[in-house]
Amino acid sequence: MAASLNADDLQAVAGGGLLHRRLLLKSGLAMATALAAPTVAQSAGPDAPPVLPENPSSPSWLHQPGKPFSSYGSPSRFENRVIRSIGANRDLPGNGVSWTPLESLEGIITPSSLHFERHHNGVPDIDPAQHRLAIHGDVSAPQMFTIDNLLRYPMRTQTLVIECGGNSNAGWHYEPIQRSVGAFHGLVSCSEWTGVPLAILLDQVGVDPKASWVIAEGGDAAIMNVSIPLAKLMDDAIVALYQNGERIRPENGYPLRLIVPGWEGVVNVKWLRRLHITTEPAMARNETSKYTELLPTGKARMFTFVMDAKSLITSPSPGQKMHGANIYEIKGLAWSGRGRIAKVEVSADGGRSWAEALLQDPILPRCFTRFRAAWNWDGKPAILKSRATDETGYVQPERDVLVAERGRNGYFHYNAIVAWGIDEDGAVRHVYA
Ligand SMILES: Nc1nc2c(c(=O)[nH]1)N[C@H]1C(S)=C(S)[C@@H](COP(=O)(O)O)O[C@H]1N2
Ligand SMILES: [Mo]
Repeated sequence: MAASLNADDLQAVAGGGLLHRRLLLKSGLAMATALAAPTVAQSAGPDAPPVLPENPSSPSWLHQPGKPFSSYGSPSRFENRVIRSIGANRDLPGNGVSWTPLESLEGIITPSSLHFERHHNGVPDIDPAQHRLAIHGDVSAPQMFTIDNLLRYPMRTQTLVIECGGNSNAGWHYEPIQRSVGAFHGLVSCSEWTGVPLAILLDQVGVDPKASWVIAEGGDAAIMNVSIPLAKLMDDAIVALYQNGERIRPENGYPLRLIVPGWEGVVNVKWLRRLHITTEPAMARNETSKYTELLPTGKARMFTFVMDAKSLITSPSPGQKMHGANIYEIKGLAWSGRGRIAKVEVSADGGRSWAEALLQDPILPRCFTRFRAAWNWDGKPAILKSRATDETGYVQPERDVLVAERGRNGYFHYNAIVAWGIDEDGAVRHVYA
């Protein structure tokens, strides 16, 4: 198959057979016939490369009228395994998470129905007509906004990642966890959010110059509150009403949610009902007993808002199976809470050598960036890694470096380089390497 590519194309640029990224741009047709793709292990047939399917003679949908229109669409029934995996607290089913199936998705947008969830006490069923947002405290004109009020303000749209500070926490385990990339790293999703820039509302209530913190409170039965520096909210926060073009899903904060670009999930308060402008943080549960970490130095990290750069190879990934020596497209996602992704490198030899991946447009700040690389796999055991660098020069660390810096009490903010081991039989496992 690889014969349709010339010798230059197949010249490796890094160990283990990584090819130059220009290959993915240049040889459309040649690549289309040369590329192999891993399959989901459970549904994989024998270990043979996929063959061209036969043209089914006469499927029923060629000679029967299709179903009528629907007022709200849903995915094909054949895609019913592309679902969030749920990890709920047995005693309190409203407390827990659901993970986005990152390995099953393409592009950079997470469909709203598959956006990850983190709720402290379930999803409230809020009537927008009865919902209010109060902005008060150190302000000259405290105000109560209805949803109808807010819908009349000028809006801004931004495509942004939201990542839970606890995402990927299994990375701290002593043994590498064996789960799909979504069930390991899927407390991160990317949506297009639209709403009112918070600076406009803060301007209107007249914030006292001595104020420096805002305590944001949600309208769920967790009455979750968190403290956020006022300067950040003035800079780029959005009081969002829309997600991917439609009103926000109940799970993600309907009818109103605070969006704090690039900062950990917990400050993106859902079902937003109150912004208390003040001079001190509240020292609430989610900034003292949680989201605070004891370092080896004996000091604790607190208010670690920014999500550091991270990347993941979504294909091939655990649960998928490679089908023998061939050219494969390695693909994945990278993002940074600090801005744009500048570079993603991929290694096929466990990090000894690296090749630059192709970054797919658009490359937006604090948004998923899709990367791709071509890999001529020789069928021998290999270790795949990806490493993101953002526009501030921050480089995603190796796991041993992160563990040495943070110690063994870590739970939050795990962003180390992830390694997938490929066996000779094509199975993909999570490894520490
Ligand atoms: N009111 C309220 N806001 C909340 C939460 C919550 O339980 N209640 N969970 C927070 C946490 S920890 C995260 S990671 C994100 C999750 O957002 P999502 O469920 O839309 O993915 O919402 C944050 N905002
Ligand atoms: Mo979170």
